[in-house]
Amino acid sequence: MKRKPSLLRPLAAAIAVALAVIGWSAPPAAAAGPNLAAGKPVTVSSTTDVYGGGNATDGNQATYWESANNAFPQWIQVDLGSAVSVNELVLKLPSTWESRTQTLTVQGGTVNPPLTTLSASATRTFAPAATITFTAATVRYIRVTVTANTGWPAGQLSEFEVYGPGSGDTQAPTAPGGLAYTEPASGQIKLTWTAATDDVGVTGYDVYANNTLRGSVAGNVLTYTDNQPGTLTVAYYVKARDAAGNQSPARTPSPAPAAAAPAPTWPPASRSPPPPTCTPTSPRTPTTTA
Ligand SMILES: [Ca+2]
Ligand SMILES: [Ca+2]
Repeated sequence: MKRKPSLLRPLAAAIAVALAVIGWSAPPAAAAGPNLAAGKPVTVSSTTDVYGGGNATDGNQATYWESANNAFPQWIQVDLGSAVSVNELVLKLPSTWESRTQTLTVQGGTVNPPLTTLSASATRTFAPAATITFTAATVRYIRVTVTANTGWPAGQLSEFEVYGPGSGDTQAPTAPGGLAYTEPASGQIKLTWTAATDDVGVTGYDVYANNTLRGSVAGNVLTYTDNQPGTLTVAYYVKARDAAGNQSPARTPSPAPAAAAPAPTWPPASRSPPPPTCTPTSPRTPTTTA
């Protein structure tokens, strides 16, 4: 009986026709941006019959994924193709189905594994869609894990829609260019770079020292002054960011693209101590203390 059409179906159809005639459209249930999961590849823990995972990103609410039955937990995952900022899911079931709840967790990550929890396990009502919002996170992979379903003992989704923050901006800036440095004072390194570009706008730059975020500046600032002991050798790179949280690639020093300046290191090579070596010249002799 799970796929039995609701008795309300004719009425629903009539309403849909009426709305179409007067040109009304439902307000977007999600943020202003496009559905980032549309047409994207899907992987699933299991399927039943012909109800494969690809049905969840085909844009057709009537086609659905159904997991193996009586085998919770079950999951479905979308690969967005690149890391983008997301903060909302709209999960749908066919519009003719009776309302039901599914208990589910949302996870995401820029790589997989690991995935981190974006929305903790909760019982969601599908009537026939469920909207789940969460703190914006930059992810490429996003997974829904289902542990219960009051309508049928399986995970079921007919559309898996993913949205980002209101700007709808999903394109990362270009990497900043021309990264260089000067030494304005002892123990100081002043980095400069040229502006990145973005389809909407660069709102900030993040400066990393030895692969750790060192500081951030606004999108109209193209310099950062760091203080480091002169005895340290520090490798820097800078990434650009837009308002939606999309982050550019880093300018990495090796292999340096022909047109790009290599990332500077501090102190200059002429002042760098020789690399440490650890080659004992004779067998180690244990030492003892009194
Ligand atoms: Ca579908
Ligand atoms: Ca952008």
